[in-house]
Amino acid sequence: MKKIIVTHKNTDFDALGSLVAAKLLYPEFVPVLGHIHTKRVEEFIRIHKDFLNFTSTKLIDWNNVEEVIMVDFQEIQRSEDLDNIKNKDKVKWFIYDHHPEQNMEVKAEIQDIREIGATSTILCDYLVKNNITPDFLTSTIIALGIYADTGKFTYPNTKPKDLEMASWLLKNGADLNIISEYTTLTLEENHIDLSNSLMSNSEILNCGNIKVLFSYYTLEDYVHDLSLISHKLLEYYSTDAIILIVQMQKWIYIIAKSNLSNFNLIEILKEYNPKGHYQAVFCKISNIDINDIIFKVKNKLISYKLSKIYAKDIMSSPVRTINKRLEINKANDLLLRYGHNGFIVIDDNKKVVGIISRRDIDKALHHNMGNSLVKDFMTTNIISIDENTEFTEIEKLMIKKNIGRFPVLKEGNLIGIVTRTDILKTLYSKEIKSNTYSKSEIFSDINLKEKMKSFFTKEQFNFLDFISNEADKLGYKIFFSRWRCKRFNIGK
Ligand SMILES: [Mn+2]
Repeated sequence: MKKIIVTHKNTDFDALGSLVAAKLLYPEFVPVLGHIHTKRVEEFIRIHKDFLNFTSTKLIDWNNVEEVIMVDFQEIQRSEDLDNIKNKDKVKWFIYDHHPEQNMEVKAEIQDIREIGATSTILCDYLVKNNITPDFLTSTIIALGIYADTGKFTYPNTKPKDLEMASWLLKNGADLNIISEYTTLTLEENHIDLSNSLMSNSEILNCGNIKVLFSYYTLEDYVHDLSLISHKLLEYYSTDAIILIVQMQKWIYIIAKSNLSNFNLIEILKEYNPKGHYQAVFCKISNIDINDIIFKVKNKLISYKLSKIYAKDIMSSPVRTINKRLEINKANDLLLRYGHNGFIVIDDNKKVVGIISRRDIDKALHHNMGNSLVKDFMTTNIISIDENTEFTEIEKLMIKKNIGRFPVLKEGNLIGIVTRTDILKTLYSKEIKSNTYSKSEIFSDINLKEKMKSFFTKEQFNFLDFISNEADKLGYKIFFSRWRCKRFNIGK
């Protein structure tokens, strides 16, 4: 892999959006992501991992890198890994950034450094110019970068171009519900006053087992951005949902938000002509008495019956299983044939014993171990869920455990599987395709021999070299794994 796209450590949403946009602009480059991200970015990546499909810094042969695109930063030391490139003069550099220009440590072939709200905006500008239209999920990620770095277009660094690009991304389907979920906000003084008034009127209602913060208030002045207040109060009380009814001058506004994808706010507020998404709703009402609305909404909440989403509703079935003694090569054929991201592995008694993912199979093939068996590369640490596990629970589990697929059991028997794709389908209520970059693009240029030189002592390396030469003479292929190295006692 000689052409890569990198960004800074403490990767924020603008860095992430820039990586994704740069990949669209330079399809022959491979986006690389380190380990250190901000918390919200990490959570976002865990859910969207299959779609993003970044390459880990560990897989890069840093000394053979020939071209590097740096996005959202200019200083080498702000990256986790660029210092691994010894001969920086031999590398072709491209820089896209919105931070003020620094004394550049490297000479860039192409650089676009503009003082603008977000680097995502700069790269998005090139997408427009090159007639490249991102899909809705890519649009969402790039827009998230712009929204986050401009404080939703309120920070002084915001430029008209940021709004222009956000507008274009919205046209391409960027999802405001997701953007709002992943951007945090700060309150102004009039927001705090209104928040305090709402807090003193608030009560927590139990709707089934859902806790809803309910409050109302009437005030003389107009306060912008009520959704900001609902967001903060929801965070503060950590209820499952919030409904605020606020009268300002002749209008009554209802702002409602829910953290649960199955709590249907549109349904609850349907007689007030609700706008928005079923998890975030806004109503603007005139000519009705506020007490009337308070009474009706409250009653509706108390009598609300939950329509929950369960594993059995979103799972894929029937589930394709493979035997643990299948060859990796055959498993790979099946993977390609069915376009899956992995399989559930069973033993001869049809008991679930593991999961093998596309990543595991790629790893095996990369080490020329296609003849070995699925059981040697599968993950045995699996978490199964019951058919009646709730969607929100599955989503939480996926983020917490960083696992991409859960076998679904009914009375102990495998009946389906819930994957990241199923989660995304439910979250966005749309079909999602997983992005796959060609693996040859990622692996072909790694020179392992050079890499091994730096891992082993001279004696160890010579010994390995000797074994490999002897094997060559005999026409054998030789494989090393950590386990075997230990047995031979030639290294850690
Ligand atoms: Mn930035």
